Amino acid sequence: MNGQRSVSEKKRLLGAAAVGLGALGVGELVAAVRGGSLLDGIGRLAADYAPVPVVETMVARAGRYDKEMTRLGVALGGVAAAAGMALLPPRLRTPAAAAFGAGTAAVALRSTDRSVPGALGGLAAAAMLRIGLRHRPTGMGGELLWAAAGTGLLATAETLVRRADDRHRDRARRVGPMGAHVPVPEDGLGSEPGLSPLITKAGRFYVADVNSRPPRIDPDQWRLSIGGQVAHRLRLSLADLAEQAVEFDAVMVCVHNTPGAGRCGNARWFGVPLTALLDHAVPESGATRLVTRAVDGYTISLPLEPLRTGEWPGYLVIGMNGEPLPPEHGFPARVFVPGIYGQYAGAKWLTELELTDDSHVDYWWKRGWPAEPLWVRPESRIDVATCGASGSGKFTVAGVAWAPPQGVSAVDIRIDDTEWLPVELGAETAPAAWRRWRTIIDLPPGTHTIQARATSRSGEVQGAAERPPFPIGPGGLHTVTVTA
Ligand SMILES: Nc1nc2c(c(=O)[nH]1)N[C@H]1C(S)=C(S)[C@@H](COP(=O)(O)O)O[C@H]1N2
Ligand SMILES: [Mo]
Repeated sequence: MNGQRSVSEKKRLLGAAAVGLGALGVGELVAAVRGGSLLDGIGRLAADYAPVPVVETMVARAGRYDKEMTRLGVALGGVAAAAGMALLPPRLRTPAAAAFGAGTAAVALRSTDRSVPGALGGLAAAAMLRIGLRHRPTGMGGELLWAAAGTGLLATAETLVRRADDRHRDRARRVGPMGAHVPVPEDGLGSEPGLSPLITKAGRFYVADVNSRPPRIDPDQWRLSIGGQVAHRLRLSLADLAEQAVEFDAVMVCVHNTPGAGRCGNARWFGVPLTALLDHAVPESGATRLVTRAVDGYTISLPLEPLRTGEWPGYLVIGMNGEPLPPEHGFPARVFVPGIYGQYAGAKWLTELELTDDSHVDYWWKRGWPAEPLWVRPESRIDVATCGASGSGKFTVAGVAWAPPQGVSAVDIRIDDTEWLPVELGAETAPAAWRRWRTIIDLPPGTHTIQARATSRSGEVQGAAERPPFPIGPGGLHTVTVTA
């Protein structure tokens, strides 16, 4: 008797899960027709409210696929929620579906997204859920039909949204060029297979933010406003900014870049020095912080004084490697202060620079991160550790090191925890940029560990103590194991 009931219960759940998939598909397609996404809004909600340990584990595990993993998790969660509804007594199912619709619509309309297509998608999904739960598929055929339809609709929706993203990407690119087109200098190390290039291509540059997809900003409508506690409010177009912009090379590092990871890149940026913008705006005497405010509801604030004097050289960036910023890197504008971890160095998709007093609260502070900006520690990454001629025991070891903004003065490696040996450094393109290094070592047969460390020009030596990124930034050495 009991066994029978659990079999029928399982069937009921499967049927409801299939309905959930179908309903999500319908909702996502309705949103996608107008370039939006129901799942992305929920994913953003999760990024904003998931407990810090969950976020940290997710970032560490998912690596560069964090956005895909979030979307998948949200879809599975939606299907599970629908299946759960099937367990409710029939009279509660309609209110539950209505609550689902209202909830998802409200999520889509949050200030971080304001997505009307997403809200419509949520309502459509709820309506479909209501129908599906009432006429639940019984038997394999019906379930498969719902599940297949749902999967197909989700795939179609994804294609539509990607197309909208691609159209936006093309439009953004047509704004360019952005930069002086000065060739990148050589650093004397030539090309070494596997060694990072001096400049990271935009398409290979890590992407880190709280959104599932980059917001689409119309460059013709966009204006940067500088306001708050200033004597002169400013409203500047992309063309106004391009007139005052200069090029600079700098490494950008995510605070989640643990030793050896790829959450960092070195680019040739094009931007207006913040000192110039602040001089034009003339801060009032009570202004102590510069808030960088973005369309995704994200804010990063920085102390005003060091930015104003140029002690911290910050920029309003509008170009990357000679092109406009790609959408995922903040098109049309972002703030970047080289030397500060990405999460503190300024917002992408910037709308406003606001001068305020100390009452402002930033996105990350609410999440338990420290209020004052975290500075990037000297770090060295091993890109290459390969054997030359087979059996020779000669190994080429090469990598990149950074210590922005002062620059790298030395890189050392050590084999099997013995003494540190200095390596050859490539020429420095700029102190805030990364610097390549290379050396050749002889290794006796067997398995060995190789570690690298960087020393900054201010004398700070990269430490061996391992530390997770939260809450003050990662620590430790990149270690690779080779067999000679
Ligand atoms: N508006 C906005 N700006 C943002 C973020 C964000 O989520 N939203 N993430 C920050 C973080 S954590 C990092 S590491 C850098 C990453 O910039 P990138 O994606 O161009 O590498 O952007 C920063 N600026
Ligand atoms: Mo980050």
